[in-house]
Amino acid sequence: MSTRAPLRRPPTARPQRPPPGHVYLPGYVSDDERAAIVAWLGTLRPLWEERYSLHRPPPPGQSQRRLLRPVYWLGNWQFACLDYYRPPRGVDDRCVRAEPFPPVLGALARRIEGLARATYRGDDMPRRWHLNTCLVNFYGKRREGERWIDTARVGEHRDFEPGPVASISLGERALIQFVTSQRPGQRDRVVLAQWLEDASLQLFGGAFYKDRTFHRVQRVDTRGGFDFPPAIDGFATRRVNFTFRYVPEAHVIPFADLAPELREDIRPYVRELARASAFFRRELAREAAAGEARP
Ligand SMILES: O=C(O)CCC(=O)C(=O)O
Repeated sequence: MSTRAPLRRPPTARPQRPPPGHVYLPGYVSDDERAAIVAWLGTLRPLWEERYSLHRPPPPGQSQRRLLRPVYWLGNWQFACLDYYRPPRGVDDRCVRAEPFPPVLGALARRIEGLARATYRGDDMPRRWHLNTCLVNFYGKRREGERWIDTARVGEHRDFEPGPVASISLGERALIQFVTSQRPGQRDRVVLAQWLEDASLQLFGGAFYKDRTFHRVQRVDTRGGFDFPPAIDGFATRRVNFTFRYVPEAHVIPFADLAPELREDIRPYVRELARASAFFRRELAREAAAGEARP
């Protein structure tokens, strides 16, 4: 009889396959769609928001700061100073009614919804889910005096909107990582890394990608020489990403219906948007008319 300890299995060298729920499709956006999107981008006046405001000041230990990049929202605008949409508790006064999708993005959203419905079922596909919200992120470098500072990254976070999230990328390729947070002091574990190329679609859904992991954009290449409109003072854009999400209609509030102090905080942004947007000009007019009607 052998007295040796039983042999341990050697650790498997095969990388673990990430769970299903993540889809990547290069070349999803046609040349015509891409050209229409770029033309539409040229009509925008993106906002470069501050993280906090007069009535939502920085918490202890934090200071006021500008976001890393200019953004534009469609469907509803989740102002940073209103602290974004964070169900289950942070749902009221977070999502301010914004412009509808332009035709080219509306058509893309409907196509993606078909793909998502064929991909996600049950708890992964909430009732009434459809893509009614889009965050347009402008990635690039900002000018500081004589220097250009690259800000093309996003720290790890979750998208709290229910159901699958879709993202269309234009321009330089970007490395997105899905990570699980380890104990304090340990490095995050990367469970999926994907280069997102020009004209690609990424779709992710299900508990693993929405609830159990964070995602982040580690870096954006500089090789392709992309330069996107619109011209933004002190900023050069080499990648634009569109994340499409779903916010239940009950949680979208018109500007005129916000509490007075919240309107005061975001009114300068709405005025800036109104310079290029008939929609936001109407929202300001509605607020003024409601003010006259108020006792
Ligand atoms: O730019 C990207 O690819 C990801 C953007 C993102 O993480 C987000 O909008 O939540």
